[in-house]
Amino acid sequence: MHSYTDRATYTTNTIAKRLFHLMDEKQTNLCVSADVLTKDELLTLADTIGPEICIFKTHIDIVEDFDNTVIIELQRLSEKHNFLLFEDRKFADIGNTVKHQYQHGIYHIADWADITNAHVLPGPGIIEGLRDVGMTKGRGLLLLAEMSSKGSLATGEYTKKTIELAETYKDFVIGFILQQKLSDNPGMIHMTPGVKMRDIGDPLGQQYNSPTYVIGEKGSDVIIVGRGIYEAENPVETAKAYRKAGWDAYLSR
Ligand code: 5BU
Repeated sequence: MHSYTDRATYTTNTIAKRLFHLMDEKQTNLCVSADVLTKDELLTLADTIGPEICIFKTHIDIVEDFDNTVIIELQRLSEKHNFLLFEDRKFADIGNTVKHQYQHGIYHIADWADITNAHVLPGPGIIEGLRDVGMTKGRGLLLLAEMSSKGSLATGEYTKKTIELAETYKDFVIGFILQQKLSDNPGMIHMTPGVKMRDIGDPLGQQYNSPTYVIGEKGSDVIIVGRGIYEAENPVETAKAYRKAGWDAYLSR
């Protein structure tokens, strides 16, 4: 089994290399999913949880009082605490449209998000469109190969094709969102949402597994934790516990 650091040599993408090194140096494979609705909550979470994480994942379009200072502050905090920014945008349109959605509009995602993600439902054109914008800015893309929610249609042949498609664009595609390790390419990063230590799901179809199961048994690389951390009574202590569980599972596999 390769260490994260060893795996950096199997990719040419600068963000993927940085992430692999960062995880071993900082000793964390925890990505926090900051699905909060105000600028204050978002930035407080980034500053307090920052020391524990390798990636800060946003849904920037749910922030009610969004303005450009959110981005400036997020970038400052990502440098202060050494984590990457991941906008969980889940692009899903034709190449020409996603190019604009990635680069323009209010959020200018390509200008600040080290990582974003896309469904490959439309075919390879979506990757090519995002790549046109993202490569020159040194960004990385994750493909949605599987989802954590009940009844997800991203299974079987669709998932398999997604994994194959990544190889064609491995200068820009850095890995996948999925529920288990599915690629044999050590340069591809596997990230898994639907992680919580206590609950098994929510009323809207989310399904949860533990950090130990996801990293230790399913062979994923990064755990993505949202409500498990930001809704906890003590988010910082809880983040430390998720971080330890994820890291111990990595060390012992
Ligand atoms: P939670 O609070 O830990 O359930 O939040 C999970 C986050 O991960 C949330 O931002 C989702 O949009 C995201 N997610 C997911 O839950 N499941 C998936 O398959 C994918 C993303 Br892809």
